[in-house]
Amino acid sequence: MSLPDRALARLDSLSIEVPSWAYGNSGTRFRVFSTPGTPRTVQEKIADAAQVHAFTGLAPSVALHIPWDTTDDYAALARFAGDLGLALGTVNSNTFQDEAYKFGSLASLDAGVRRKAIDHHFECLDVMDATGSRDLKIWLADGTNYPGQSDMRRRQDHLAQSLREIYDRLGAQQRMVLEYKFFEPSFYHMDVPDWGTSYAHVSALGERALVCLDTGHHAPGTNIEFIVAQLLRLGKLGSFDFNSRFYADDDLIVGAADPFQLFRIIVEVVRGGGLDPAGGVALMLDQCHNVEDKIPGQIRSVLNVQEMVARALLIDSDALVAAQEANDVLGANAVFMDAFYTDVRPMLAAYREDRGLPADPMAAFAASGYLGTIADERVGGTQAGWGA
Ligand code: LRH
Ligand code: MN
Ligand code: MN
Repeated sequence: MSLPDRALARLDSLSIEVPSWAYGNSGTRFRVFSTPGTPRTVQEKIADAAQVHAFTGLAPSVALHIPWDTTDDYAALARFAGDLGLALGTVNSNTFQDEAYKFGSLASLDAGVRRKAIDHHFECLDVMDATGSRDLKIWLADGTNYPGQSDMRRRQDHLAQSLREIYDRLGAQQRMVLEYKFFEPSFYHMDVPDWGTSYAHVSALGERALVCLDTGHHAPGTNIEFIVAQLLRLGKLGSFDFNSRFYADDDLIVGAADPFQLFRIIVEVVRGGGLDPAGGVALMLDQCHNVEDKIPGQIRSVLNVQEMVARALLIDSDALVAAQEANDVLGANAVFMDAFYTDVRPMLAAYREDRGLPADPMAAFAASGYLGTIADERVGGTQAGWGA
């Protein structure tokens, strides 16, 4: 069996953005384990990301996190990335590691703290101007731990005002995506806990403000594909942060914990036009590799997304629609499951070879010796990303 023609064009245009922080050491609050060859600079993170793209053809851009990826010349960094065949993508702001933000940032009750947080986002926009990035991604750690600790409602008003100031500074080609998360680091309430809150804020701002859906940021059992369908229907899904989770915000390899959930999500992405290049949905990874090697972890991740896209494209849509319209419950479910259970790996191996890529990118990367080379060269690596 080979992939149907209609699937080929879609697969050819599939691109998945990788996060710079995936290449640095990460861990839990108990221990951050180190990996030989850890990047010491943002340039080394980008060089590692280039490997993912070289072996898969799937990951042509890298997201930055500011200030983790601070450098004195962002235009030069974009040229550096370009020379390696990559673009610099989404710029992530960071208002969660500065002492000043202990009680919030854009939603804080303190006007001085809000000013500092807004100014940080202006700096991120300056970075985007230099790199040519389209998207500013905002995720806020803002929230409270105890009932009565703060004024939840007033904080929403402050947040709306802060976001307005940032939105009004966007360039004509730039967008803002607002990411939500139901808990952590705050455990009683988060100021942007769910897609509805994010949607309310971005809708008030304008058409270049959109929602970012991180697959690890929902309560267990949430029907994430329904949220995907709804946001696409409303024209407000801007981007994904893909990862998988067993318990909390585990940031594990996408598709590792629940491949069927990833399939269901991708089905709705395809159905809602989210894979169309003009659709404007950025597919990103947001993962941390605590114990596994980082570059193979990223290669595995983009391949997992590609496999689920291929399976979703195998759905016999005519048969599915016919079964749905006839209220053939089990028939419709069978059409859906047939696609999910199809092993697309041999088809994708052939597809890659046709495009001059290795049939098995994991094996080809392992054979390349790159991990040994960076382990020898990058002695004295400091942690990049988290905690940097
Ligand atoms: C928050 C989050 C957000 C951050 C990233 C490092 O949990 O998902 O996207 O920017 O982790
Ligand atoms: Mn995220
Ligand atoms: Mn997260």
